[in-house]
Amino acid sequence: MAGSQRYIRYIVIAIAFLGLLFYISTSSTTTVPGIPVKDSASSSSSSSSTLQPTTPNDSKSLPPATAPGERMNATFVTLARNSDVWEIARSIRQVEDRFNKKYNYDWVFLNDAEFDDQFKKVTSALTSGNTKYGKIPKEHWSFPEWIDVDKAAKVREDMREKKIIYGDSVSYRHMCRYESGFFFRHPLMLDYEWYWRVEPSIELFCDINYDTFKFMADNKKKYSFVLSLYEYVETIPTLWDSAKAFMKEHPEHIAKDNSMAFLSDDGGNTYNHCHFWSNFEIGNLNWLRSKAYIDYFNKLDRDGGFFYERWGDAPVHSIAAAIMLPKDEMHFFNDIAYYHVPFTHCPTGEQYRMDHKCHCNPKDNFDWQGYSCLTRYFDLNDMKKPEGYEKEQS
Ligand SMILES: Nc1nc2c(ncn2[C@@H]2O[C@H](COP(=O)(O)OP(=O)(O)OP(=O)(O)O)[C@@H](O)[C@H]2O)c(=O)[nH]1
Ligand SMILES: *[C@@H]1O[C@H](CO)[C@@H](O)[C@H](O)[C@H]1NC(C)=O
Ligand SMILES: *[C@@H]1O[C@H](CO)[C@@H](O)[C@H](O)[C@H]1NC(C)=O
Ligand SMILES: [Mg+2]
Repeated sequence: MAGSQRYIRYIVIAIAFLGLLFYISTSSTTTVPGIPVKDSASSSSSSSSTLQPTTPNDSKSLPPATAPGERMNATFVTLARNSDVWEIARSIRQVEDRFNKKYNYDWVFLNDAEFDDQFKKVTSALTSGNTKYGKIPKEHWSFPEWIDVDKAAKVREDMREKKIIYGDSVSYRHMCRYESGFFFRHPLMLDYEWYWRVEPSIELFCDINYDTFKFMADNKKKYSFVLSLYEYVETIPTLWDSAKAFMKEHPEHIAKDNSMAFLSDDGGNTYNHCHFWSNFEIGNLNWLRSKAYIDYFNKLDRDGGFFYERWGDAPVHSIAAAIMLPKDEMHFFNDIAYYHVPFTHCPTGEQYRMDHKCHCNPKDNFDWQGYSCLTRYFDLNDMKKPEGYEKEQS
């Protein structure tokens, strides 16, 4: 008897509760019964008299919404698949927030397939400049006729067994070859002189309050980087042989005051595997379209290592820049704080990070760690390492 009474009591309570919920959900006013509403006028006036003054904002005023001055002949460029849409959305948001909302540069998207409506809709909504969407011609994303496809398939099988990252992938190889030799020749890219490459899921950690493209032009720079490291040797066993053969065939393309010391510790005989990480690049498209660079790319392409090995566009671009550009045409963008899995460039020096509203953890900075090649670059260019770098070496 007592048990069933309790049971009925539960039901009554439940019905009452449901009724209350129904009342709340259908109520057109924003007040909730039983919850006292603050008088907004009186609460703000009473609290303002007791509040501590806020931190002064004089030195922290935000940069202008739109930077004054002329714009350079420049674009962002992204190679992506439709399935990369949410990862590239994150990158775009960061690039816009930290830089491009003030400059409104265009953004070119390239794909070996047709971009779908969702990709176009999401990316064009996020960008402040014009967006352009290009399909890559088949000849730039397939095996050239001199490649033995059976031999290439055997290599992929071997690399799969050795668990070399992307070692068994055909599309990754097309991607690396495309970024090495073709993106700058896409019809949409012919309209521009400067590019900034952006990949999916990158981060920018500090405000960039000047026009990086104009910086490149004013300082006669052609190629730039933020992270540098050693390449995975198994992916490029004969790349240096091809590069050396190119240098022999085309001594006219080799710059006098070059950065060979970044690539080689024995004057060019062997490669130390240092390269600039090409998922970030700001560079000059006319340099990539020059006879020197095209001769170089054609030589490598003929040698077949994009398919018989797994040559990455990073060492390919890096070798080109280091041997064919005088070293003062290269630039290390210390002030572009950047992440691409798994490495971070976070500028050394607290004052800089505060002044530029950086949100990276200085402990994550890769610059001075053992696997980074930045020290070589600094030494070669007689650059002084920033104060406090020793503390970031572990
Ligand atoms: N259209 C297209 N883009 C690709 C393809 N494979 C890679 N990409 C793009 O090429 C760039 C490099 O590819 P990633 O997969 O980022 O290669 P990664 O940077 O070496 O490796 P993780 O970023 O660590 O995966 C990115 O912008 C990709 O979106 C492909 O098959 N088709
Ligand atoms: C805060 O910044 C704004 C905009 O720059 C300025 O108008 C205002 O005077 C500043 N306030 C203080 C307390 O510095
Ligand atoms: C931008 O650069 C490209 C490549 O050099 C050139 O063809 C084009 O005419 C330039 N556009 C403008 C507006 O200067
Ligand atoms: Mg990537």
